[in-house]
Amino acid sequence: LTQVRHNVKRGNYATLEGKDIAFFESIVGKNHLVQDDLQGYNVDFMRSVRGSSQLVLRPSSTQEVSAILKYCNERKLAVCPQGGNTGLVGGSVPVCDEIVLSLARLDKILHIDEITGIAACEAGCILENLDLKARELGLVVPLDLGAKSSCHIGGNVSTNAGGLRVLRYGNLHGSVLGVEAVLANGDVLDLMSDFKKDNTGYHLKHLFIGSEGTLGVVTKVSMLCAPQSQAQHVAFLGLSSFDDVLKTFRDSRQFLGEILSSCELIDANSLDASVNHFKLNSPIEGYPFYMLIETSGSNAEHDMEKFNRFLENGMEKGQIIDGTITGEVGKMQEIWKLRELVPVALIEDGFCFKYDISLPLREFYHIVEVMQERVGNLATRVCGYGHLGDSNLHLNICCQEFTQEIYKCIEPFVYEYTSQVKGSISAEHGIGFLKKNYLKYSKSPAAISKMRELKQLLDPNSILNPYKVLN
Ligand code: FAD
Ligand code: 2HG
Ligand code: ZN
Repeated sequence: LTQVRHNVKRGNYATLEGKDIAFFESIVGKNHLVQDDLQGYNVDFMRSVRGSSQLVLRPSSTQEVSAILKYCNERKLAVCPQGGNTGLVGGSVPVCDEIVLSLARLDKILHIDEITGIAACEAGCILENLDLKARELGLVVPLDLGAKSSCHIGGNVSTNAGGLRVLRYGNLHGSVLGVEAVLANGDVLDLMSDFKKDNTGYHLKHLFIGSEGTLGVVTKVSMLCAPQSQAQHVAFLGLSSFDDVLKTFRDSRQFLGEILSSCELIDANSLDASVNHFKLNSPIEGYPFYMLIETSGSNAEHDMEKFNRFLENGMEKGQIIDGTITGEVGKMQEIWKLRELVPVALIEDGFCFKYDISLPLREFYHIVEVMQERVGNLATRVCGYGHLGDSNLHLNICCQEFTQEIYKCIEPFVYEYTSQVKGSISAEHGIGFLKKNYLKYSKSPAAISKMRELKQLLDPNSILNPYKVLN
């Protein structure tokens, strides 16, 4: 697969010496200091950024993270915090020779309270593992995404990951009750809390939600889980125009109200990717647009009644042409796969330009058509899918390999367009390394300057995830 060459000038950091290795070994032990075969840590999920780190440290406690950072700060050694390395903006891998700080061994679930729904875990806990444990107690983690089997809670918090149920549960700024973070100088900031309500001064935890490892290393998280729904249904619908998609979304809110838990859009080119790459069966085919609508409620009979009324209404008005609905676990999973595997299938196409944008709902799909027209034969696939219910589009433009010609055709046009309609150039994946030059399209100079001041305050030597988020 293609990797773009990034010409980055190495920052003025120290380089690793024998004494550093000896110190780190005294902290994490020989077995958790990795110097060979670092490919998996140096290359990101999309295989579009490759660093050249010579050292990976795998601490097992907050104290070890603290000792490592204190030392790195004094020595001016740059550090790249890494969770499950599923990030999509090149934030999780080193750009030059930063030390990779893997949180994988901080993987303990600390407690889950079945009465309050509060779960606390270490940062390296894999999302799916926490969710499975929560489900044993009748709870669910209020966050679900296609990378759940590899991504870490700490990575989720650091990227403020959105995912498939933001529509229902809101984002992590709401569900995270507390964090513990280690600052660049090694200070441990204990902001763990078991309460939703805590207005004691500045809400510092929010600094670590979505700051992509540039302000501190998250070591613990406490979050409010939701009760597991007694009844769940998924419908997969075929529609013939985007106008019908919008009307169907409006109606889904009206008819399904509080039981609506997800509303996703998949266009024909996106569905084609997951169906063909993974040899899946789509229950319906031949439409330009598909919607996946999920409900989670407490009474299967009532929910089904509501769902049927919604579907009948849509079909009578001719907004929904065809569809299938199921409450069977296996069948629901099959339908979800059609959606969740789209991004994985797309990287198999070759090189993929990915845009994760918030757009006003009425203009949500227009950019996909504009880009189809603009890139023409240069692309093998232009597709749009994503979290329609949150106004978050995933625009993907695939080609056999990266060329300057297609790159120039797409950028900065996509960002200018997004900025003109007052959208966001990163709805949920973050800025990382790949989007830092485009931050200006969504943030004013004054806002960027405040971000810089904050960075300077918390990480004056800029050792934490350099070359990311800010230029
Ligand atoms: P990493 O990729 O390892 O790191 C991401 C960033 O966080 C990096 O900047 C890293 O330095 C920093 N970081 C990681 N751990 C810590 C820590 N403990 N302390 C400080 N900084 C840290 N994202 C969404 O928002 N919604 C989706 O629906 C979604 N679906 C996805 C589907 C697939 C198939 C894939 C591959 C990715 C998807 N993503 C999605 C992107 C990604 O999975 C999420 O952003 C996820 O939250 C990253 O978690 P991670 O543990 O893999 O973090
Ligand atoms: C999703 O919603 C992810 O599937 C990935 O956020 C989106 O890769 C993408 O474009
Ligand atoms: Zn997404």
